[in-house]
Amino acid sequence: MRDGRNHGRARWIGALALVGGCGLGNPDLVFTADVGVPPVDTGLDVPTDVGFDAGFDVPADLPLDRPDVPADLGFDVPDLGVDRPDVPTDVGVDAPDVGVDVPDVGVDVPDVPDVVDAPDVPDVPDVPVDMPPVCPAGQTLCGATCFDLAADPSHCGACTTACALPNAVAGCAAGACVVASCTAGFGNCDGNPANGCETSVVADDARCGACTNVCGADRYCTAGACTPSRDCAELHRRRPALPSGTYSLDLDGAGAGAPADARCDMVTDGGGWTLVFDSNTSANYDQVDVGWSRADVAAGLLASGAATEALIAHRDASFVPVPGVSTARFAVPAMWRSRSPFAVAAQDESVLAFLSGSATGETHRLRYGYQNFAGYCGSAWDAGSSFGRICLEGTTAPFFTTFANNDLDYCSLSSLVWYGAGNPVPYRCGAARRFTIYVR
Ligand SMILES: [Ca+2]
Ligand SMILES: [Ca+2]
Repeated sequence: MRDGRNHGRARWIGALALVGGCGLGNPDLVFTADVGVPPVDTGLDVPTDVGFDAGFDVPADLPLDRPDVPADLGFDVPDLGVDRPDVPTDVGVDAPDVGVDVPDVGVDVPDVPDVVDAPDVPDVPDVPVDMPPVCPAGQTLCGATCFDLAADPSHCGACTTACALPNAVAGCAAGACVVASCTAGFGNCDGNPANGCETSVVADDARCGACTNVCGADRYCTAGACTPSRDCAELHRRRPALPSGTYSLDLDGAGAGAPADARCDMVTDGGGWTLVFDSNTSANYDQVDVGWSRADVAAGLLASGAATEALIAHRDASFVPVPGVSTARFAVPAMWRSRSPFAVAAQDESVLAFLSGSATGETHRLRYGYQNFAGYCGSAWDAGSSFGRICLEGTTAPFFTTFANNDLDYCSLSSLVWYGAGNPVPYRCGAARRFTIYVR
């Protein structure tokens, strides 16, 4: 708020300044100023008219007064609650030894009296110490024990090398692990000791029981041993490519009998046949008890029941079926398991026969025994004398006769008279025309 008193004081101060700055400093200058200020009683005798005119109006209101600053601003400065932290005086840092010796300042330090007697140090007892053994020549100390690193498989080449080889008992030779022996059924066939005995020799025909043991043609490897087949049928199953011929067979299987050579037909009617009777073993049978040519085959395959089929055929010197004569396959007659068909007086039985490998069976009468007969397969038995025949009635299967008579034996056809036909007689039994029985 501006009142009249302040207004008048301001005008006065302005006039005084003009006088001091211009008029008093230079008395030659005369100037007048009409400041137009009404007289105000200030208690001082101030001429209202200083006699000069400055030629300009001083503004009546100059904001020259400093505004009053209230002492009390009306608010309190809040306590910010921040205390200045105490600064520790001891920062815990020791001054390093700067390595500067304090010079001798010439003050003698008095001797410190020796007030402490050093205690007696007790005697140290003797500690027993084992001296390491001195290893014999050729041995090396490993820990506390001497070993021959050249030959010890547990310390082979180095104290910490223990030989361990797959499927093998390891040995050590010249400081290197070697195969000392193989676990049963394995072989070190590659000669590399690192992989031990790497090859199974249990069932490999070329490495049977040992890396270099090759089984023979009629042997197969089982349980690490080259083993013969029980019969031609088993051999034929295992070695289908084997031709007909003579092979070593274990005819009694698990029995004590040693393997024996036997003749196999690997071709006729599926193959796998084992010869049990061959008429050529005798040029002329003349008896009522002709037995099997191969008693061992009969015992091993017939008496045992191992064989179930029989095959009759006329064969040449190479045991190849003779052309023009049917082969006949049928189930083994029960009688044949205990005796040969030639040691039976007279036996007729109906069989389902498969002729010359036919897949279709035919039922025919099988006739066999040492009795006499009128001349044909269909002729009745004559118990009054012995002659002997075996034939399959109504077929061209083999007809074998005269084995119980001193006349020469004949190998004709079941469809013909016992001596066959023609002159000279073409059906006499011999090496090139033999009556055979095979079983399987
Ligand atoms: Ca090996
Ligand atoms: Ca005879």
